[in-house]
Amino acid sequence: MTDLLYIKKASQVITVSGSSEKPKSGKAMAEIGVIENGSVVISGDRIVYVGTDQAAEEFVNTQPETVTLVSGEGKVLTPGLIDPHTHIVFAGSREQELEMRLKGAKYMDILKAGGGILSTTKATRAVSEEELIAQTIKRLNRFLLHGVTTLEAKSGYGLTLEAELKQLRAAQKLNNIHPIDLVSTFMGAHAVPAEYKENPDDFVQLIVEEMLPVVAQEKLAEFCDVFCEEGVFTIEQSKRILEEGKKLGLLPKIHADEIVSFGGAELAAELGAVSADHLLRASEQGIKAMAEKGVIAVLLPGTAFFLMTEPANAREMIEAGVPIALSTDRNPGSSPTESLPFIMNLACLTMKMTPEEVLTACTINAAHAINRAEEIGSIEVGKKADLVLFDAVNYQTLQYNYAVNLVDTVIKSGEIVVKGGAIC
Ligand code: IZC
Ligand code: ZN
Repeated sequence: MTDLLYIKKASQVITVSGSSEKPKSGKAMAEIGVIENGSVVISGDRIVYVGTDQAAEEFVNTQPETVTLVSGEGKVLTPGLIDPHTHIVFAGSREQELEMRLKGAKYMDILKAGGGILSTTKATRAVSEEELIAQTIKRLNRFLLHGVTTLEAKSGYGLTLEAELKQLRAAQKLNNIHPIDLVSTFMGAHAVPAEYKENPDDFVQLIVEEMLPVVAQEKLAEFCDVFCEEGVFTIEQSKRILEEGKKLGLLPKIHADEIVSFGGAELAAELGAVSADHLLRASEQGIKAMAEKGVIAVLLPGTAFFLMTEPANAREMIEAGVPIALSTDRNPGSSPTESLPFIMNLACLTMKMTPEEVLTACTINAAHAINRAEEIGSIEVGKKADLVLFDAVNYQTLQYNYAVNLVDTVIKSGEIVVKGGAIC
């Protein structure tokens, strides 16, 4: 008989329940389902009870299994945090770009000069799949220590068929060996590689005709993403790639309107993308169109912070009815952080999101942004037991304390993987 794991009497259980079919938008983003002195019981990898501690005791007493107790006293229990936008699989580093940017160079100038994404591409192409896995595991461990139990991982530092496949296979293997679940996105359209500088349409052709079919055939990704931005991929090129991906079963995502207002949000709505990400310069019409089509806005305030620019207008989006998710955007150039809790702080402090909206954005809405909301993103009976106990007596403390890690315990698929703030 499988053991039960009984998380007893957390000062608050944040369930974020009732929204597995549709992401939360507007005022519903503030409904996070707080249970005071609540308990959760897990059997195998599933949640089998959520509610008051008194009823939990009665429930456990009727079960024949042996019970392992985890005290929740003085702690807040939330769903495992979900990061729906990362470029975590890469080699090398780009710390020299900080000084360049401090002296006035822009992120795009560095890319145009052959640095940025292209410098990480060079480093990623040069290493073996094993080395790529070894470098990425360290980052995954730090994500786990910050309460993340599932994250999306994009390719896009290969930019040749072979090197893109290496990145995607590394993500697949990491998904099998690491407690964090990885959900893969093919992003061959991350930058135009030096070899195609003079004829970018030929690179688009290569993506459409050679890369996408293999990625789909080998089931190496669930989503397709494009860096749709002035000087990177045009609206027409992005549309072509995402439409071809869609035909092959890859759901569209878009890096939209990050640096300039470019029509990315409108394109996301037109294609029925699952999400449009960044949106710092999204137009009013673009935001309206996203709300109408239910496209999720994945906002990345850490990137705005690190690039020293104004973040997206989250309040306008919430008022327009666009569902919001939050992410680290973990990458070596514009957001080298593995702390989703710090992104939660930034979402409050720089975008005026409320602590409740932020929790929704990092749990159920993030699950929707990676098409996993039936399985994860809330604490509900039947869902996967991915949970975090924070060393805080109420959820507001999570967003109030900044740049500290309050994660005490992480439970992934019913197993305790972090205890006392350390990996088990
Ligand atoms: O490596 O700079 N914005 N892609 C689009 C990135 C940032 C990642 C990078
Ligand atoms: Zn990105």
